[in-house]
Amino acid sequence: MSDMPALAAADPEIHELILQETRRQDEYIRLIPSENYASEAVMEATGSILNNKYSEGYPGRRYYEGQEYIDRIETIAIERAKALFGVSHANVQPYSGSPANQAVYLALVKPGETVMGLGLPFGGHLTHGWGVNFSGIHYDSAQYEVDPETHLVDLDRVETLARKVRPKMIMCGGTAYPRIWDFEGFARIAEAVGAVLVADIAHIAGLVAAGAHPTPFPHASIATTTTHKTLRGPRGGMILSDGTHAKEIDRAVFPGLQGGPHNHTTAAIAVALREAATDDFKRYAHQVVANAKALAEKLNERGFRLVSGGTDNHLILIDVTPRGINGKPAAKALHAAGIECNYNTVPFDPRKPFDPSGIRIGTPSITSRGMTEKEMPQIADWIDRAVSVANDEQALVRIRREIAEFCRGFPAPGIRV
Ligand code: DSN
Repeated sequence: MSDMPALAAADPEIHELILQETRRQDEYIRLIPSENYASEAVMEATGSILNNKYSEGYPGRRYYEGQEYIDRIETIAIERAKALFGVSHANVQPYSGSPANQAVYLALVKPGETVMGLGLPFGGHLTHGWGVNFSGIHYDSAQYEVDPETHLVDLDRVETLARKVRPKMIMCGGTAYPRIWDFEGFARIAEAVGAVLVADIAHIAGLVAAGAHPTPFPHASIATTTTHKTLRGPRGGMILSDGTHAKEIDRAVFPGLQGGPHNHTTAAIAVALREAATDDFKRYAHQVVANAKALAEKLNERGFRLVSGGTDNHLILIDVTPRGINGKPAAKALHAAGIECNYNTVPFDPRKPFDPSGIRIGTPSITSRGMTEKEMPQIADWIDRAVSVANDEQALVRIRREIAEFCRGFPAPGIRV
């Protein structure tokens, strides 16, 4: 990122806060599994003059003039998305993951009809039918849970529920599920009950693109995703599909739900998709998983209780209560020590979401900085120490200094300090 001289002159207050956030992102070990560092190229496209243009409609069918370059940019983004994920239809206009999911509901289900998704407390997402969200308010939502012992999705239970409620649509995928999704198994259930299978791959899109997690296609007919998590693009969303519902999906995004697409984001998505098609990115995505497995192993050795015992993807969910601390104070202590994560419920959590039993961590950001399995014992050690000295401010500050020094050895993409 440049020094932003125009911003410094026009609004020193905001300029200074952005610089401070830049330093924070540089000096912290960032373990929130939905975050990453976008490349400088992605950031340049995001901050470009494409911000200035309105383009309601789709390439070749717009409601505003002056689309000769925008049409080409959006077409390139669409074609790259189709090629990367091996699908015949892509919509790159959703503003993010929730609007992408909302558009799919609008395309496929009428208010009051039945949908099924993984419950939020078990690693699903708000938009998968949770009560306070539009998906639980406007639709008849049936939520499946993970197995109480293994904390894995149990397809027998999913099938029993599906046969009982006969949903129009089944969502799979989640935000705090550390294991592989059996898309083929879900597809068998969806077919048996006549439901459309939708895979929300927001968290794992980069892993899917690189072959580090199985692809939902051709099992699911639709996949939704954000573009800024493991995919490492700008903040945005996409809907990928086998084409069966292409017209309904496009109509649902615009004019059903949104107005003009964010053209600067569309261009940055195109750049990120080009990056994601490289061998470098494939290595990156496999390293994300290798790092998560190595970190999980080291945390296990230090007595942390990992949900499902470990991980197959980029994220680790930890019940920290056996360490004599709850999720929120643990996350706050880690933050004071220079490690960023989020507190999170664990399956069947007896505690409330705002003060739960767990923390959620992941490796996309640290892997973007070039960290490998070699660094994971050290990170596990800092997590262990910070949780042990959670009430000792001075001890936490000492860890933060060590971490800031350590981070200097791993320059973050997109950040020049
Ligand atoms: N907020 C995202 C996450 O952190 O997983 C999901 O929407």
